[in-house]
Order: sequence, then C-alpha cells, then structure tokens
Amino acid sequence: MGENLTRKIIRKHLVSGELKAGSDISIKIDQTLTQDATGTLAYLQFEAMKILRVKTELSVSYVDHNTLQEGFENFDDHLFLQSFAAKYGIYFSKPGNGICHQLHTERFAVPGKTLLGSDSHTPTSGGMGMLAIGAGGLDVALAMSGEAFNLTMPKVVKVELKGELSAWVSAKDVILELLKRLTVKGGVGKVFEYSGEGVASLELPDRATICNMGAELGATTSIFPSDAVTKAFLKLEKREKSWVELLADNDAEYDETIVIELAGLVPLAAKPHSPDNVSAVSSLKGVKVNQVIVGSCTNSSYRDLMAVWHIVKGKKISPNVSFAVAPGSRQVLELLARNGVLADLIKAGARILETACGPCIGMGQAPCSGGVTLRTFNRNFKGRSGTADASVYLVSPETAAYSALLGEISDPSALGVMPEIKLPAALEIDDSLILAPSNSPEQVEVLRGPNIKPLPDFKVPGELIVGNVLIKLGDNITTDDIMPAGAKILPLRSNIPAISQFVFSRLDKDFAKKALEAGGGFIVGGTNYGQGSSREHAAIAPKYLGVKAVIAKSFARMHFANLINFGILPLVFADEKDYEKVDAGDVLKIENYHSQLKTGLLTVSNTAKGFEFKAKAALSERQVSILLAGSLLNAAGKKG
Ligand code: MIC
Ligand code: SF4
Repeated sequence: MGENLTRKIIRKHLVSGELKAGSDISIKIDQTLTQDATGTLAYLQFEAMKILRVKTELSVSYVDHNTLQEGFENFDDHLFLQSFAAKYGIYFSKPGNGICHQLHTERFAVPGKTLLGSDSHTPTSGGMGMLAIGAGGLDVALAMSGEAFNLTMPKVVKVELKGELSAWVSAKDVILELLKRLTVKGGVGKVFEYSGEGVASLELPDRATICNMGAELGATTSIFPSDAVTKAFLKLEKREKSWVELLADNDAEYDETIVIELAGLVPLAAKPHSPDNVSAVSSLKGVKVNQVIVGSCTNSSYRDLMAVWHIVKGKKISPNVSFAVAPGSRQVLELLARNGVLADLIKAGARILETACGPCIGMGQAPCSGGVTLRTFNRNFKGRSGTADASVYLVSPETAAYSALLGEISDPSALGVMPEIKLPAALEIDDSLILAPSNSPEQVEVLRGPNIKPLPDFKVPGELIVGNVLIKLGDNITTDDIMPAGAKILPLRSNIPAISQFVFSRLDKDFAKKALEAGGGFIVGGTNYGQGSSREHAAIAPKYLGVKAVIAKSFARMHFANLINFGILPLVFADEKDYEKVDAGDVLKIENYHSQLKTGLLTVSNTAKGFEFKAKAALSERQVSILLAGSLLNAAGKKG
C-alpha cells in the first residue's frame, strides 16, 4: 500500500516515535511563526532558554492582532518584538503588513516543510502543501531553540473532492459543509488531507481558506497536495524555486475517507454561536442584517475581494448595513488599489479597515446591541465580537457581499452566471515591511516597555492537591470563554498579573477574586474543553490565580498541551456520570499526587459530598515529568 502525503512529511521529519495513529511522536520543525498577541510571551520564554539565535530554517514574528493602539501598550509590545527579532535571528513583519497566515502563505510557506505557529490558524499554510500546526507559545519557543515538537500521531482523513463548485459557491462553503457533518470536535486527533479531481479546480487562496478553518474542526492540521496550482502561485510570488511536487501515492492508505461532491454544495452559513451550527443560506432568507464584514485570515485574499467586487461594483450597500472590508495583506490592498477595485468598493459604501485581524478578535467594529452581523471569519463564539448579545453568522465573501447589498441574509446563487475570478497575471513584490534580523545582534538592545512583565515562577507541586471547584462548565468551552480577548483585554497579553483578572470574566465576573481568595482550586468542564485558539494565556493566567487541575469529559488538543506546559493537571472523568455529581463549591482532594499521576488513574475525593471517583491522566512520560516539575520551563531546566 502506498503512503499518504501527511505521513510522507511526518516520516521525513520524525525525530522519535512510531507512525502509528495515537502514539506519541516528535518531529523536527523547519519554520516557526508567532503573532504579537502570543509572541511576547513566547519570546520571553525563548529568552529564558538563554539561546543566542533561533535554530530553525526560518522564524517570523508578525504583528497583526494588537494594532488598535489605544494606549502605549501595543506599540511598546511591537518595539519589544521588533528588537527581539533583530537580536535573535527572526524576521519581523511590521504592523500594517497584514495577517500572519495570509502573509506566511504569500511570502514564506514551502511545500513539504513543517511549520509550527503560536496561533491556531497556522494550518492555513497547509494550502501550500506544508505540514503547518498551531501550538502554544512555549512549544513554539522550544522549536525555535531547536527542539523537536511533541504530538500524538494523528489519524489521516482523506477528503475526496469530486467535480467543481457551482457559481457563487466557494471554499468557505466547502469547510462549512465539513463542519456541519463533523462538528467542532470531529477533527480532534486527525489531519484532513484533500485529494481527488476537485483539488485542481481550487486556487491556492481557496485551499488556504479550507485549511484555515479546519482548525474549527479541532483538527491537528489540514493539507493539500503541492501541484501545478501551487507552482503557479509560487511563481506569481516570485518564489518558484520553493516549489516541489508533493502528492499522495495513488494507492495511499488512509484511516478514514470523506467524499464531498463540490457541485452539490450550496452557500452555507454558521449560525450563532458555533462554527458547526451550519444551515443553507437560503433557509435564512429574510433575516435583517446590521453589519457585514469581509476579512480575517480565512477570507481576505485577492480572490475573495475580487469576488466581493464583482457583486457590489456599481451598486450601493443597503442603507441599513455597515459594510467593512479588511484586506488580508498589504500585497492584496496594493493590488486592489492599483486595479481600481478599491475605489469601486469605497464607492459602493465600504468602510476600508487596516490589514489586520481587527474585528475578528474584537478589536473594533463591535456590532450594535442585539445586532445581526455577517462575517467571513472563522469563529462566532458568543461575545467574541465585543457585543455580548450580537448574533454572528459566518459566511463566504459572496454571501457577505450579496447580503450587504440587500440588507438581509441572501443566497448569492441568485446572481446567476458568475464571471471567472482570476488571480492577477503578475505581481510586484515589495517586502519592505518585513525586516531581516540584524547582522550585529550583540549591539541590539531589546526594548521593554512597562507593559512587559517578567514571567511568573512555577512551583513544584506537593503530594496533596486540594481545593474548591471554582466553576463548573458545560461542553465546548472555548479559550475565549476562559481568557477573553477584545480591545480591553488583548493589550495585556504581556502582563500576566493584569490579564489574570479577566479569567472567565464573561461567565463569572468575580472568578479571579474568588480564585485568589480560595487559594486556587479546580475547574470542572464538559467535552472538548478549551476548543479554539492556541493562546497559552488560557492556561498561564488560571495558573497564576492558583488553578491546580481541570477535570473534564474531554479536551481540545492545544489547550490540553498548554495546561500541561504550565503545570495544570488535565484530568478526564473515568466515568462521565461523575460529572453530574460534582458541583461548584465542592471540595476536591487528590492524595499521593506524584505516585498516583504515574499510574494514569487517580482517585479524587469529593470531601464536601463524601464520595470518591476516578479520573484518567492520559499522559506520556514526558508530560508526567513536566507536571511534576511544575512547568515545561522548569522541566527543561530553563527557569525556576
Ligand atoms: C484567535 O483567532 O482566537 C487568535 C486570537 O488568533 C488566537 C491566538 C491568540 O489568542 O492570540 C488563535 O487562534 O490561536
Ligand atoms: Fe487573526 Fe482572526 Fe485569524 Fe485569529 S482567526 S489569526 S484573530 S484573523
């Protein structure tokens, strides 16, 4: 039997372990990326490792999240990142250059290489045939120091694309279809590898969109083959030399297969408040819309904005809609400025936003109270837009643009014949906002504004873990629930004591106070606890408040790893019925922690209610040693 593409790349990068789904493996990382909201902490951790230069083939530090600059904090962080990059051998992409994933795909992604990024949508570069994985900042810092990345060998799912998409149906509808079928936890422990004759009909930006939002399936990553389409895109970017053909063997073996008939897809929308709450756009006809935004790392490419232009040019946006457009990169913005499309968008009534994450992470453009907003983004978790009672729908650029014209959710299929949307014939490459690292690193001083606080210390845990259940939660709790973002909180990412005050603030505004007063304690969660982003702040900030363990029905991959990295014990109820018996306020106790942890099955006593239950710690030896050392930095002897 032949080999699939995912296994080929993993085998080539394998440092330890066996290529057997479910087993622990470690792989060499060729490239890393960070963005500013996770980057400051990642670099502080890298600094603690006392290494003079990064050891990867390429590391890039992007600034795209915190660009509102309401106070000194953001700009200070940018200066820290810029000086740090210059000193330690990292390329630095300045604010205004664009969103990390869009930019990485344009300028740096290389078929067949591995990329580890401190952002959950790092798999976007999978559209280029890369094995691109999201992780916590500490894992990325370790990769920069030359260490291998540890992960569970994923199952490889073949997604066979048949036929071609119908008019006005696009890549977003493909990934929404998968979310509808598989849900936000359907991809945990899996890589989605696209194949079949339909692949050739998708341009590189379409592939990037699909891989980007594979993150919402909880997948380890997604990947497309590297073929003639990949070559053409690299040629356009004047990077043809990076191209290699990479295909799965004809008789490749897969763990699962899913078939999608592209011609059978219709425009889809993810309804509030989850990316898997998917329905046909036609079934939502007539829902009045207050706001439409085209942008984010999912759908802000040249191709996407050209599709929008075809729909709105020469027309006017509905008077009742606020319509904003945030191009994904300066390259895209410049192209649109030169070919006149930007002028037509402005004429139609668009508000042109900075090339950055912006509204996707609640940095501006919050909807009106009780408002309906259509966004081409990837996440619509409650409150993430900045307005708690807003209804956020995730749609394709085509659905967004058509609905903006009509003022209500509208199916773009009604537009009839679709013009061919082509990538530009040629491109002028301008990397002037990407700064190369310094040749005299010893002369570079790392600039630290007052917002940048040192990392907290992590103590070695004792034999007794005891505390209150501080909060009891349901299924699919997101990292946005645990550690919200948005214009008020995001600027505090380099200041753990300050940001900790906002842990769970949307669900229980007194959580931080209660946790500190109680001397820490336990969190109880349902299935897929910690889905969503890679932000390690969702682990380090609860840790700072004294959280000792999370007991849940199951965990999302990145958050599970982040909890361990910062010394919080992630336990799974051995019998899910015990979840029902534990309540907020109960006192839980784990005795003989060190020896119990090594057995993988721990006895937890609920001293308030007088019963015991079992909880599983499905951990590798490495993870056990990290927990017993108090944190990954301690375990690696790098701090503490
Ligand atoms: C997100 O989309 O939630 C973010 C903001 O990009 C995060 C990273 C972060 O929290 O800084 C992600 O997706 O990993
Ligand atoms: Fe930025 Fe949104 Fe993409 Fe996260 S999902 S990287 S916030 S654009």
